[in-house]
Amino acid sequence: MSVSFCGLELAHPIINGSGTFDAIAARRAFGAGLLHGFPFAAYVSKTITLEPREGNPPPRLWEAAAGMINSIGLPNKGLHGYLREDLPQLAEIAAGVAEQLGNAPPLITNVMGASATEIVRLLAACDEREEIAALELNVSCPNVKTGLDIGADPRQLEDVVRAVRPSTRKPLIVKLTPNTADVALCAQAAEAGGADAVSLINTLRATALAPGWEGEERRPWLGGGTGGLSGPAIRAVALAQVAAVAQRVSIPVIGMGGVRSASDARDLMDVGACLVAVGTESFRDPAAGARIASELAS
Ligand code: RRO
Repeated sequence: MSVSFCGLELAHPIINGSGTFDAIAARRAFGAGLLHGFPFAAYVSKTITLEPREGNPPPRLWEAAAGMINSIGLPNKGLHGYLREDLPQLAEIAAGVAEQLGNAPPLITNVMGASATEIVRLLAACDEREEIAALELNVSCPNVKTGLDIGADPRQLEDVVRAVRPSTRKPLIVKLTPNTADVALCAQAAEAGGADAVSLINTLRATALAPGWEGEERRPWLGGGTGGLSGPAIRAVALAQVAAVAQRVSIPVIGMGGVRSASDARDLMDVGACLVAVGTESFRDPAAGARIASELAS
């Protein structure tokens, strides 16, 4: 079951999707139980930005048919808050897991910036921390100048990845956006720019209307207006996008999107994913990653 990924040794191929499992809160809730049964072979942080952010006004979640729409809006402590307060706690959790299970889950920090300059600062600061094994760059972020998502345009994506790549020696994973015309072209652009791996899919842009009375103007339910759809509702889209990307790049591909079972994970691996991330299912069952990994093993 062990997997080599960008020079890291993982005990099995199941990891978490960024922003879908808060290991620090899980340790508060489950105590040592979390360490005995840590669900993931590597742990990916929620997206970190340079400055702290409060996130979107509530409501932030909508339960959709076979999934959910989130409009969380990147709440986080900012780079320095994360490095000072969260990273030492995550490293302690990883060391506790190693004591119980024999393997420490490598820590992957997910970052987002609105320009190459911002991303360079994020990557360079993370590069200095030995607790961090790899970096994931979330490119579902509007460019400060054009307003278009950095990851949606292959040429812009290649330029940004090439510009930021030298600022870290750690493996760099580019988390692609599915909200683009040709995700495989974007994956090739990330590879050409110097990415060591790509991960997909992030959530599909979506919205929901609040219930309204006859004659009343209908408004979006989510405080942020629009959000991202995840869960089993997007699994078939994820399978198609992961398959298309795996055929066009030679770097490793991390697949995710609506995985609930070992059979779903297997589908993504059969079309070319070397690791599979579990996201929305962990909200329903925080131990889902461990269950899926052990189902896969048997
Ligand atoms: O924080 C969010 O609202 C969020 C992010 Br950064 C992301 O990459 N994907 C998502 O569904 N939500």
